[in-house]
Amino acid sequence: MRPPSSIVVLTGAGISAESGIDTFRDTDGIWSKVDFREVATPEGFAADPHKVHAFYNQRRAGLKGIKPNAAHFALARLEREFGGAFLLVTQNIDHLHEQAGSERLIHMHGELANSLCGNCGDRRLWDGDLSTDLPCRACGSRGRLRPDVVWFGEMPYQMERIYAALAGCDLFVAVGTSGTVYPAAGFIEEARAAGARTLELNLEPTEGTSRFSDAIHGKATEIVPAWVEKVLAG
Ligand code: BV8
Repeated sequence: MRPPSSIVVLTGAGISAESGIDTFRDTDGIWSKVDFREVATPEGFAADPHKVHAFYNQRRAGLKGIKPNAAHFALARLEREFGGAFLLVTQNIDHLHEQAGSERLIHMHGELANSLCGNCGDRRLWDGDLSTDLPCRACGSRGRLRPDVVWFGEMPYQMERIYAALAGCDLFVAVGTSGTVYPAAGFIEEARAAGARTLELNLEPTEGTSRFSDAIHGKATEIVPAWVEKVLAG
């Protein structure tokens, strides 16, 4: 089979699981402990901003000391050594891909390390807790700071750039995602429409496995480095 010339990789919470970050929908996952409507929607934030800040402050604090794993490093190696077009799109809001060296990277659901001002749109690195009584460092307004995270019902970031990459790719790879949340879950159809081959790399088959032309199941720290080695070997 001809080697790929343009790869788009989509990652989800499963790629960070072996680094110690909870996934969402596995047993004991994040959504089994809290109702996403209360903490990951604009309505939830309007109803109880303290609860939402506490939810994200706890997750931000939970990132301290967390390190990228072999799967993150393998994707950064693929970006460096693969001669063709490459784009990594992550649904994750942790910074493990950057810490592993990935550069051509889009955080379509935002970044936990950033604050966003609901008044002026200012976004910046914010490593402490966020709360309702903090003033925005750009416009000074109080009570408008939120995590720079895309909630349900909000438009994910850089969708034009993502769809353009999908339209031009000949290989789409989904790593560690249950394929439950749209529009990310629809990327495979965009890639297939572009004539791309599609590969699922996941711990176990997902509901969407049959939509992929190929699938490899196992732990990300094992199957992702092995797959990257194979792609780079040509
Ligand atoms: C929007 C916030 C509209 C950040 C998240 C059709 C089209 C468009 C929208 C919709 C649609 N149908 C429904 C919708 C609405 C909704 C949606 O998709 N709902 C679902 C529940 C049906 N989508 C939206 O609201 C999106 N916005 O559509 O806006 C719009 C239009 C115009 C103008 C304005 C607006 C916004 C979606 C983003 C929501 N934000 N998170 C945060 O708090 O983190 S989503 C949340 O789910 C996370 O971002 C997460 O990344 C994402 C997906 O979850 P996964 O990453 O896949 O994680 P999961 O736990 O599910 O799976 C883990 C996988 O890893 C498993 O497969 C497991 O087997 C595997 N695994 C585990 N361990 C390992 C492993 N694999 C390998 N190795 C291991 N060791």
